[in-house]
Amino acid sequence: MVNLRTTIGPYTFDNPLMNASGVHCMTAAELDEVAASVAGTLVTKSGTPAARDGNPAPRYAALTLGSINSMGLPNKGFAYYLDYAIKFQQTHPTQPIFLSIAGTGPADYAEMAKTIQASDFTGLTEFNLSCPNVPGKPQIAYDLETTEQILDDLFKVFKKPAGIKLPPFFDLAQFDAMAALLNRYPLTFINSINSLGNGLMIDTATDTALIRPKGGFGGIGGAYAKPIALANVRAFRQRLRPDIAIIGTGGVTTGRDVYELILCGASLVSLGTVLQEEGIPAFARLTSELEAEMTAKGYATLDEFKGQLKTL
Ligand code: RRO
Repeated sequence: MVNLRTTIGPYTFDNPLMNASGVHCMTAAELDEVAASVAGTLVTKSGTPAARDGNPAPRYAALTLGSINSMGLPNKGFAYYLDYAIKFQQTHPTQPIFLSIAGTGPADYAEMAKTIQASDFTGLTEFNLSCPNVPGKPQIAYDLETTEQILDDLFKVFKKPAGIKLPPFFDLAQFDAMAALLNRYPLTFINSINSLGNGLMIDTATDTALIRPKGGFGGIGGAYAKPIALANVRAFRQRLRPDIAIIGTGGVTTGRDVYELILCGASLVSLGTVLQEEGIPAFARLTSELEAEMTAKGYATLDEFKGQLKTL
């Protein structure tokens, strides 16, 4: 029998799968469905200080090999998700939960962190520094100075387990610089990667951009993202302090994809496009495919192959 248990810091999860923030996590009802599935944990939609409607529709499109989105941070306000998470802890005392937070400006992060710090929340907080879709706002984590400023301010007030959601990087010098910065902070985890920012897809019948916001530019997820996600998880695993865990996100459509993210060093794996397209049954399908892959390779636990990628 295969055991899928995994850990991040002091938290234990019975299954490495979870939803990716933004998918199936906008409302309490959606979060409840993830919690009731075989997923090991769940994360809320990124919450901002005030509720937001997000960008005009159409703002998501399924593609042959993935998806494009420019949702624009629609959410019910971070207080809604904090309230959900605190109640969730009471009803699910053994199931850790992730709260995702996104600023609409750098100062928002420390402000929301103060509120979470003062609350009864005992789970993990993911600070999203990589939303690609708010018009006029660049992805924060592509700017090292702003990232440093946010993390400095954040960790002055925030002492609970924290992680950050990163965008994809494409150059080894970027991995070196970001990892060197992150290693200075008391991070419990990183989540890598957010969608591939600012892709463009065109409707062949009408020669029109597939989605409305930002002239059709949006974040790309699904199979398109797989090699970039693997490389980012691997590159950060090679550079980060061993006590900073990695949540691998991007490009999962099969159990083999989950296996490969773990091989690159992921402790948890989150599902974005595949969950959006298949719904909650994706968790059970991918769990059994992961178990089959582990059995075929002769592994009984995740620790036996986590981070064990071989190179030539
Ligand atoms: O809401 C979005 O448009 C969005 C966010 Br905050 C994010 O972090 N990643 C993404 O692909 N879409």
